[in-house]
Amino acid sequence: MYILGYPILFGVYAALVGQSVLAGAVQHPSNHATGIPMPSTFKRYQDTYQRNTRASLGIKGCTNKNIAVRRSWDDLDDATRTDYLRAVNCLAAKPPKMDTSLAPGAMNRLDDFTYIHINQTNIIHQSGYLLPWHRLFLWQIEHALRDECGYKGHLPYWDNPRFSEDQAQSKVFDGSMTSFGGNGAFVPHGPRKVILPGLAISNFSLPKPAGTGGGCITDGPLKNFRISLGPVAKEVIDPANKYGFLPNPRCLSRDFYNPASQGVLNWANATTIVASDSIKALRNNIEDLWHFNSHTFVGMEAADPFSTPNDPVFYLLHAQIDRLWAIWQGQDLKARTFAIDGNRTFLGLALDTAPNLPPSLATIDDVMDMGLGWKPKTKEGMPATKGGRCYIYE
Ligand SMILES: [Cu+2]
Repeated sequence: MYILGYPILFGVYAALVGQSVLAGAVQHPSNHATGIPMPSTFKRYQDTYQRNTRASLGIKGCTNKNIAVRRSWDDLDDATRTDYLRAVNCLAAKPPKMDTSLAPGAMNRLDDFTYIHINQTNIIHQSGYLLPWHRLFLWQIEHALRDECGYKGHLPYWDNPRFSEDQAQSKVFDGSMTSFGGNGAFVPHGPRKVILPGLAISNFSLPKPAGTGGGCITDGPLKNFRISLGPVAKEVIDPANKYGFLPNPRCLSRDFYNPASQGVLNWANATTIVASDSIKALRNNIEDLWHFNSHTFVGMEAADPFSTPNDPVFYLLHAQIDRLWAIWQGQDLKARTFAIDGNRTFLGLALDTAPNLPPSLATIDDVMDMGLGWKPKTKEGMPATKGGRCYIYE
């Protein structure tokens, strides 16, 4: 079954410029002066979020002194970018911690993350858990990078609107040795339709438009990156390997699809998202305007809803989504921190493991599965400055 509405459903720079203008003589480094500047309307929301967040901090626990700052990849210096990518390759060289009998294809520490994401996909997308689950997921990878591989910085985000009209110009994708590599090599291909396994509704499918790549990435420090789990969403699902848990060693491929970014992942839509007047509007705007489109733009591995963390840029993509949520929450921390909307499964659909389960609404006391035995309540994944989390976006 092909649901037409699905694709649309799934769907800082100005601060620096502002400072340098205010400071008069201070020139920002040239690597900051890139991309489409943040408009003042968006900046007002970001400023309010930062002010309210900092004002909410106490003198113990998460404080103004120890709060981590998550920055745009384009604003990091080369040394931090190099160190981040080194740490990604470091996790890829470490053994998994999970019980690999659950997924024999899990080859390394990054696969612990890809596995649990595959395992939870039909619960944590198009549902009430999207935002809190991914917030904790990002926090886990940030700590793995720092604690297990010595990364000194914090989780960066892909600031899509700066290069909405040509993402290949961004330092995320410019192909340099401090990028995630660029597009995949061009391999002639047409659009496809892939099936999402696990939903009780048979053959729920997702259109995959044909982009300008399709093959392995050819540059950057992830050029020789190997992945093994997935793909999961395929034109034909193999019942013997339904979730892609068997070993499938291959390169990292991408398929940039510009129509998902141009005029879409831009400041106007980012502003619409942070200006949402309810959690329902916020969630719909994030899904319809941003989430699906940012995965679709990158394409191939990143566009598989299940095994998408196979592309390490996934974590930066979701940090931007986490940031938009944080900015929205930060307009009114009291009323919005624990606001939740959405069902307990993907679009409220029954799962094939529980075909008669009626749709029900997610609550903040529901337990989420983060993998490796961590099962926090949903509300633990909602504040960015409490319960072990302590970060702010710039
Ligand atoms: Cu996800």
